[in-house]
Amino acid sequence: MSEDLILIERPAEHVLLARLNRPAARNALSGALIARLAEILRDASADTSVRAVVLAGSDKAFSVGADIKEMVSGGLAALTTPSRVDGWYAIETFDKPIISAIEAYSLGGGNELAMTTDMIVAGENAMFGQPEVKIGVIPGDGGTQRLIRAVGKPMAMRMILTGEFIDAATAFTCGLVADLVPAGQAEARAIEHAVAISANAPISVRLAKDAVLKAEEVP
Ligand code: CO8
Repeated sequence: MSEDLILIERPAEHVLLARLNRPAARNALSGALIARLAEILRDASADTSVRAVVLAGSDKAFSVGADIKEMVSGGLAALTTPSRVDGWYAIETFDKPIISAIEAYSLGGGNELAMTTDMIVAGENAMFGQPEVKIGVIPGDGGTQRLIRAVGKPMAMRMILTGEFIDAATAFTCGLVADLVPAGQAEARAIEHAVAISANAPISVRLAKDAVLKAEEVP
């Protein structure tokens, strides 16, 4: 498995930065990329020196979603392999704070990936969308659950049924984005949040994250 699908940095003592790195495919989520991200997060979970993770893309895209070329060649089965399902599970159940830093496109499964993280920091140029219905599928990686929880039914329906993109200011206003910053500043701001989180009591932070996530599942 290529190490280069995701670049890893340590921008601060307790912060791990994972940068999606498929520039030619706008960080489309190939099976190999999901597997690599899961591997990185499993390692980060076990590494006591890591207290928070920042997940970033590039200035062209955070991620444009499932790899359509893989879907064409492998059919929908390409999205349901045990390795891919296991990979998404590892990402969804990552037990330390993880922050998405988004510039440009956050689309389809890419936006679903962002929504599995604990907060989204967006540059003003970011665009968010669930365009699956435009290509004959539906959001399949948690979008129909997490988007409605984030933005409520009306905006979730608007995005999922029309497939239209919303801009970063709209995403901030409707609650999808936690922090809106000038274009190009999302990663730096996300690292600032991660550093602030890392300065807090680590066990408290992990228990607080777990409690907030459980609150989404219970009445
Ligand atoms: N997968 C693979 N490659 C992609 C994808 C993608 N999702 N999106 C873009 N690319 C590739 C392009 O093919 C192109 O490659 P090449 O140069 O080899 O032709 C390269 O990335 C650059 O693309 P563009 O020139 O279009 O670059 P732009 O920066 O202008 O990007 C868009 C514009 C708007 C991002 C445009 O590329 C686009 O609309 N992409 C598709 C986005 C999309 O539809 N995403 C949703 C995918 S489906 C999904 O995520 C979940 C499916 C779950 C199914 C579950 C069923 C139950």
